[in-house]
Amino acid sequence: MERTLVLLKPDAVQRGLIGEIISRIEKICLKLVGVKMILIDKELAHKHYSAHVGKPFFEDLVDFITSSPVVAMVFEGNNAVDQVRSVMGLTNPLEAASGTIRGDLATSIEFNLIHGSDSIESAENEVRLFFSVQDLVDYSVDVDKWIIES
Ligand code: 3AN
Repeated sequence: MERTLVLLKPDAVQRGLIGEIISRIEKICLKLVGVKMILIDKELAHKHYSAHVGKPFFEDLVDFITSSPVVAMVFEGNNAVDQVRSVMGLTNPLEAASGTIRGDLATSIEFNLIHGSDSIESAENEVRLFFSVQDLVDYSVDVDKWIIES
């Protein structure tokens, strides 16, 4: 089953939006299989954002993601990566559709509340970066028969 990494960034935690954002993801029937609140250190931030090294916003991005706790989560389900990207909305909240997390709640491209893996390959790497195998829980829910086509 496909898994994806979600980070609720420092602005989501500070603004009291943890519950609201998790609720939106739960409503698209993805299953939470791992969750923890952490303070990301510089080393982890550099690894996580390695694709952005050298970009003009890189240092600000690292400062921001290490500035206050984040909630790291793993969601599982059919097309989990694309489903989360779709409910997140585009990177720039001004371009994100209404009804998406960023379109409705984010304030700027820097403070855009949420990270979601952008491909199955990145998801596998990012889940490994933030979680050990023992941190993830394997369980079934009774409504799965209404959600997952067999
Ligand atoms: P997304 O989070 O939508 O996958 P990415 O991977 O392109 O977007 O960018 C990672 C993060 O870097 C974004 N969430 C945003 O916080 C920041 N970022 C991206 N582009 C810019 C930019 N032009 N100016 C400032 N910050 C940016």
